[in-house]
Amino acid sequence: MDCKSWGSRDIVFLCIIVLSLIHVSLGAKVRHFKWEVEYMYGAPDCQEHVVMGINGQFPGPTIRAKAGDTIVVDLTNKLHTEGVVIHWHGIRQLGTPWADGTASISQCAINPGETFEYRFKVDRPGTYFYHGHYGMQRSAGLYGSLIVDMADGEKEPFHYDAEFNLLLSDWWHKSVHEQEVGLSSNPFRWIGEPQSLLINGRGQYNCSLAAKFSNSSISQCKFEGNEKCAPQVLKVRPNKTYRLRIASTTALASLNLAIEGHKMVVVEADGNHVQPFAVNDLDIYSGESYSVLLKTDQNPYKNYWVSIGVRGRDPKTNQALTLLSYSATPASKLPTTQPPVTPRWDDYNHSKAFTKSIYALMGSPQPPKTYDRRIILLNTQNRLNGFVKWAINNVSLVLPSTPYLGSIKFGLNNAFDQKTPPDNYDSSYDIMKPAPNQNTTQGSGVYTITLNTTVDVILQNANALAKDVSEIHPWHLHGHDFWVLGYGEGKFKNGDEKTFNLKNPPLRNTAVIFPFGWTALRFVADNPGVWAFHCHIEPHLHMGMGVIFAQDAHRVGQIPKEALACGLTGNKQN
Ligand SMILES: *[C@@H]1O[C@H](CO)[C@@H](O)[C@H](O)[C@H]1NC(C)=O
Ligand SMILES: *[C@@H]1O[C@H](CO)[C@@H](O)[C@H](O)[C@H]1NC(C)=O
Ligand SMILES: *[C@@H]1O[C@H](CO)[C@@H](O)[C@H](O)[C@H]1NC(C)=O
Ligand SMILES: *[C@@H]1O[C@H](CO)[C@@H](O)[C@H](O)[C@H]1NC(C)=O
Ligand SMILES: *[C@@H]1O[C@H](CO)[C@@H](O)[C@H](O)[C@H]1NC(C)=O
Ligand SMILES: *[C@@H]1O[C@H](CO)[C@@H](O)[C@H](O)[C@H]1NC(C)=O
Ligand SMILES: *[C@@H]1O[C@H](CO)[C@@H](O)[C@H](O)[C@H]1NC(C)=O
Ligand SMILES: [Cu+2]
Repeated sequence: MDCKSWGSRDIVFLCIIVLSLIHVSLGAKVRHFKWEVEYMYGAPDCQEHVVMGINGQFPGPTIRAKAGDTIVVDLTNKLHTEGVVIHWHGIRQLGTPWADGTASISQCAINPGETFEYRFKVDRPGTYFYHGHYGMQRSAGLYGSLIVDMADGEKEPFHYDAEFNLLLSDWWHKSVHEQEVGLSSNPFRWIGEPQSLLINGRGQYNCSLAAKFSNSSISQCKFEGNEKCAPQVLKVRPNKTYRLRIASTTALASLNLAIEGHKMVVVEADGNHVQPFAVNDLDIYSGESYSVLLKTDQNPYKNYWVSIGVRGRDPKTNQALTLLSYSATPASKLPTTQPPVTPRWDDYNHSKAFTKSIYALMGSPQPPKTYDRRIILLNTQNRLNGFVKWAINNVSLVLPSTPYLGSIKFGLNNAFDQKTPPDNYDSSYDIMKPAPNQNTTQGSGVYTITLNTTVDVILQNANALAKDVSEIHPWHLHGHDFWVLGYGEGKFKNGDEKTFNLKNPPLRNTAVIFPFGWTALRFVADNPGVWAFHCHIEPHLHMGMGVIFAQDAHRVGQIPKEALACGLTGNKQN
């Protein structure tokens, strides 16, 4: 409808009011939040430590919105001596690249005492979360849930009666500052395995220990029930369907979740609907989210364990436990059975079988049939003057002091390395062996991606520094979803694209590479900005495991000046 064609000025005015009322009645809202980030005392696993909190809460407050809403977060930094930013994980930031919340990439870190306004649209329903993206602040506890419901009048393609939200994380007793120093020291000091796994910020150190040896672990913790670290019991009624929203913001751990006696039907992955499939247990890597449906169709005169364990690394961390408690049974009544044992940590076949069962729901967007550019990224562990690093095509990422978004927009060529990192690696490199020459280079160069092109990324895993070791890395892309076209063993070679699934590959924002294997992704570069693509394991990113995709950043307009108030862009005006 065009108001101008209505003639008289008053009528045009009336017409505009009517149209905007119609727009408002469609339900899209602006949701305002005022947040203060600070360090505070907490006891995530019943032992007191310093955690990062928002408005005095750990984890941070859950944001709940509807598709089409605009979220406005006024984030005030109440840390005394450190900057801060928050990344909205899984939100594509279409047209708002400066709100992506990545320090040195989309914005300057917010200084102590300052406030930054994040304003962005949540255009698509799904299970998301937010977290710190400066240094290793995510490991320090800066995270929370972001749930986007269907817009009014729209329905999910599945039914459920009620839902639970499970935000999973891992927790160390050593401070993040100490962890960072260890990772950047020579000799290198690894952070080790987490002391506890947390469900919604709650874990039980030296108490779920008992789970392995006794049948009544939680009772040995002697919870009165009101402790902040006491497990949150999932209280259910019989014969109902529950949606569990499960997201992982772990710093390191790959996880597996199982619910005693109950199957789960996977229906959502990273904010996209998938073809429903039933599982006994579910793998989830850092950066991923899932929704599963659970039917309470078991004996209601009993409670059931919900158990979460570590995958992919020799686990030294106890399972996280809570209960599925039927209304006919007191929540205090513990099962007499052992909690479900998660699959063996190195049973990669089990993980691959799960990952390969994920397909897009019929009717989901399909990938373009061909690509314009293929970038093959070799993941290696290396050394640089004795320091241990992760490198991609022999470049270990270091972030510049001036954020890329501003420096590219204003053509400040001395703000970062102008040398473009390579699109491929030397084909003679043997991915099955440690590098013959362990030395790597370091850089802040970017991959310049032409707008509206289709890009294939082949993530190639390889041997780490130690012989016969290759680790799992969950790679997360900012600003886009990608189609996961396929997985393979060994080195990706010409012809392997024949195995790609172009019919119903899942759309996701995070995908894993298995040891000594490759993973193929395809995305359309349709969002001008500067976007990080990196391993979501916090210490790995800290050690350089990431790349930067710059997409027509010189065209981006209206960058808020607070996002530019550092480094070489400090004096620039839009
Ligand atoms: C674990 O808990 C027991 C009993 O409360 C206590 O005696 C022991 O010192 C604790 N161990 C650690 C490592 O905290
Ligand atoms: C714990 O389980 C063992 C068998 O695994 C059983 O013999 C014992 O009676 C159980 N204890 C309790 C307190 O339920
Ligand atoms: C659940 O449904 C089944 C089958 O419809 C019925 O036999 C059973 O009594 C129901 N249980 C409860 C607790 O309502
Ligand atoms: C995993 O699967 C591969 C290929 O199917 C098979 O060769 C191998 O034996 C399996 N490994 C284990 C530990 O089951
Ligand atoms: C690797 O770098 C170290 C300096 O850290 C140097 O001593 C050594 O010769 C280099 N090795 C090769 C093969 O270039
Ligand atoms: C990586 O870069 C280092 C330093 O320039 C060099 O010594 C090494 O041979 C390179 N490795 C590969 C696999 O290209
Ligand atoms: C990119 O695609 C969009 C949508 O199809 C179109 O509006 C825009 O003009 C294109 N931009 C370029 C540079 O091709
Ligand atoms: Cu990694």
